[in-house]
Amino acid sequence: MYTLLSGLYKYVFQKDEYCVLILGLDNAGKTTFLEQSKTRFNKDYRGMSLSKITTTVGLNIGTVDVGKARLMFWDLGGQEELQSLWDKYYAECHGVIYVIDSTDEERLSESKQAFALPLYPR
Ligand SMILES: Nc1nc2c(ncn2[C@@H]2O[C@H](COP(=O)(O)OP(=O)(O)OP(=O)(O)O)[C@@H](O)[C@H]2O)c(=O)[nH]1
Ligand SMILES: [Mg+2]
Repeated sequence: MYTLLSGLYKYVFQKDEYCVLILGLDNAGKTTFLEQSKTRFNKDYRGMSLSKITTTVGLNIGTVDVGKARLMFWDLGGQEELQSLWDKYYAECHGVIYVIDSTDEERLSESKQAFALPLYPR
């Protein structure tokens, strides 16, 4: 009976969890995107001042609930020496958001290279 009830409880209330990587070059706007998403989708989240965001060394984790899904965002640092860590997270994630600063034309090809990094490691 317990198993039946706990199964029913989970079916009704438990959200499906998905892990989503946020990747892109340093300064592309990944952490800003994450903060904006949390502010937009989490009613009680007050959000940090965007001007206080500094470069990410390591990763930021953020959770956003959308309908019956819970998205766990992993925002990784984009600096060149951190890019080699990205592929460690691929196996664990369900999806990837790749952020590009479209106004930074000088770095578009660098961004393309970084995107292809798992296929063609340096
Ligand atoms: N104007 C404008 N500035 C932005 C936007 N998104 C991010 N920025 C600015 O770009 C800078 C870098 O943003 P971050 O979110 O820290 O970039 P990041 O991709 O997380 O960088 P790393 O953590 O170093 O990998 C900050 O000064 C942001 O305020 C945007 O959509 N528009
Ligand atoms: Mg960041």
